[in-house]
Amino acid sequence: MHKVYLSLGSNIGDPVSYLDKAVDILKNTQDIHKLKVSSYYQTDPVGYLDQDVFVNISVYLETDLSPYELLEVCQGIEETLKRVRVIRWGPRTIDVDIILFDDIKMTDDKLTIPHPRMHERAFVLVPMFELDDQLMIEDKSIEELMTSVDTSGVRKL
Ligand code: A4P
Ligand code: MG
Repeated sequence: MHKVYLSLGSNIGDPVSYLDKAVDILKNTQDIHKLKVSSYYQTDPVGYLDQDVFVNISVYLETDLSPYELLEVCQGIEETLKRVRVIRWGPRTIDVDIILFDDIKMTDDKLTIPHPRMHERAFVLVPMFELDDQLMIEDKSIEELMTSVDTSGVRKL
């Protein structure tokens, strides 16, 4: 079984209900097991600032799916919840990103794992830290990564 961390975020309409729906889809996906969901966090927007606050969560799961098959599941959720892409880093009903997949390190035109911007993003790190405070990401502990980001924009709902 592969051990995976996903990051989910939403900032349109009722973000909590979009996240709940996304978690339900993951729970009901064959080949996805042992789902653990973090608390829900309200987070200030990063990247493109002129948009509503986000709600972000981290999900841990175990699966036999390949990274590409899991990406299809994630994109299927975005499709089902009718995500529209207008502005890069802009508002979205739901964004489902693969953050870690075992210790895999890969990059091609479809997938970069670990997610390339995870190290600098408190909205990704804080919920993951809640799920496993001993997590190692490449050669660094999650605790160490957390010390180099500003976590003030991340508040537990
Ligand atoms: N892709 C490559 N690697 C991955 C991966 N590890 N997981 C590819 C998922 N997808 C991956 O993604 C574009 C392409 O990335 C996909 O087709 C896939 O093949 P996208 O989701 O369509 O585009 P995006 O969401 O605009 O880009 P991305 O990279 O997901 O955006 P970010 O960097 O995640 O930023 N502020 C707060 N507070 N909370 C947020 O959740 N999110 C963003 C999005 C910006 N600011 C935010 C938040
Ligand atoms: Mg994405």
